[in-house]
Amino acid sequence: MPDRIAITAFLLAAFAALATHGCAKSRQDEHARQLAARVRTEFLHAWNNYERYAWGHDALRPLSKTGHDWYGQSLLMTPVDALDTLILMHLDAEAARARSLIVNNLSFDRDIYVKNFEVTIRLLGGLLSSYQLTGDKRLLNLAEDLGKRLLPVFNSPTGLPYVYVNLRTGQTRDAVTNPAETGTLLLEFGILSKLTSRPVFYEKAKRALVETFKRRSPLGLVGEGINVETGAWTNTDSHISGGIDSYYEYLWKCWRLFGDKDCRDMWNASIPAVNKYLADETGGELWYGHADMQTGKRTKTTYGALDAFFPGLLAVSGDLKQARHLQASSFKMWNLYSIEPEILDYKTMHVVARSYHLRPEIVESTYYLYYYTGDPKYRRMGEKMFGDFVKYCRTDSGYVALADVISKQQLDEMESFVLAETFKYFYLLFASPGTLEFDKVIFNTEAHPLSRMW
Ligand code: DMJ
Repeated sequence: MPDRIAITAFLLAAFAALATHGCAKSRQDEHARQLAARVRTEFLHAWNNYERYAWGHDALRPLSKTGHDWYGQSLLMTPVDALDTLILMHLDAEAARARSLIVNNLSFDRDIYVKNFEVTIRLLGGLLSSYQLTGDKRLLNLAEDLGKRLLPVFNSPTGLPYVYVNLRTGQTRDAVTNPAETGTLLLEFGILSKLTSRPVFYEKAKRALVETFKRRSPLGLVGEGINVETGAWTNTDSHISGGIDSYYEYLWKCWRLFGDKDCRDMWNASIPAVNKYLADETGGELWYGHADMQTGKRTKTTYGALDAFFPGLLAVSGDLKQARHLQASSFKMWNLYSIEPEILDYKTMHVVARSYHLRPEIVESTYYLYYYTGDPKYRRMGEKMFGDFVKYCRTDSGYVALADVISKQQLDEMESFVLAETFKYFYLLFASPGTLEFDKVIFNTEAHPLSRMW
């Protein structure tokens, strides 16, 4: 009899605990749902101001309330970059207006030199992901036309792409580039190949990735400057920051999206060197600094807003322990001034570059870590960052970058990646899992989700 009483008491306690847990969980879910709605409202504020002051231009200048075009004429950077976010957030009327602007007005038959890397990740990536989400063939046709016009960029003696290509004449210029610009092309060109059944896009972009990898040092590191005509390094500083960052990202992601084993092997041959020579544990914290690619000697103890993508890449490639550790440092960097700086010296905690360009990387990593761990602390992290982001960067006419994270002085700039990436990752962090099936897509480096639908 006493046993039955004890069992009943135990069961009642267990049910009560489960019910409490269930209530706490549903309160958390409800809170996340409200945050997702808030992100959507703020995204719409940024988009509405683009529509109001810069419609048809590449980007909004939110303080002067004007439009800005990168090359003197518009390639519709913001609408193309933002379209898949509009679709994912079910902003149907806005998405329809953006799509119609693109299919009716976007032409790549222009006598302008464009930066191959930026146009590939923003425009080619944006057109392809929006095509996959809508099935609108006109978006694929635009992507194919753009892809063809970009192809001459690879006509160097090494197969590494020049920096600029003229969209009408196919002439190229600027031979000194970097691994991010030579190695962040295969997701976009590769999927274009699959969707058009034209292997040439895949082959050219893959060769550029392989030619970059082949030139790694005996230690396994790449530098930050390379000449596409000679294949020689012009700068041997090695790091995971701007100029190299997404080269590593694409080694992993091209293996995942295309099942390309060469990419997997290049990743496996590269990442141990990154962890050996660039990772820097100091005072119980983990950072990634700079080192010379030939000697492995530490050259700088800096980390910044761009480096903050790396916890996400560590997480997606399976190294959750290192990912969590590094994310804690990124968040510490954010909290120093309640907005992250472009560059921080993590040894002295002095800000080296004070600007904040509304970058997405730290949010992207937070979203990845939340997805892989389910740990609510990552949503809390995101909530803190989103609160600061709104507090310091929202203006009546959109979102502004900061010239100085310490004084919070503003900068007349709202890059298209704010709409493509920063808001999208904030939204996905809080939205219900069904909003986008994470493991069915691979995000390009501009947060355009690409899927194996070909
Ligand atoms: C974006 O254009 C891409 O994320 C790129 O890989 C790095 N820089 C910006 C965002 O910071």
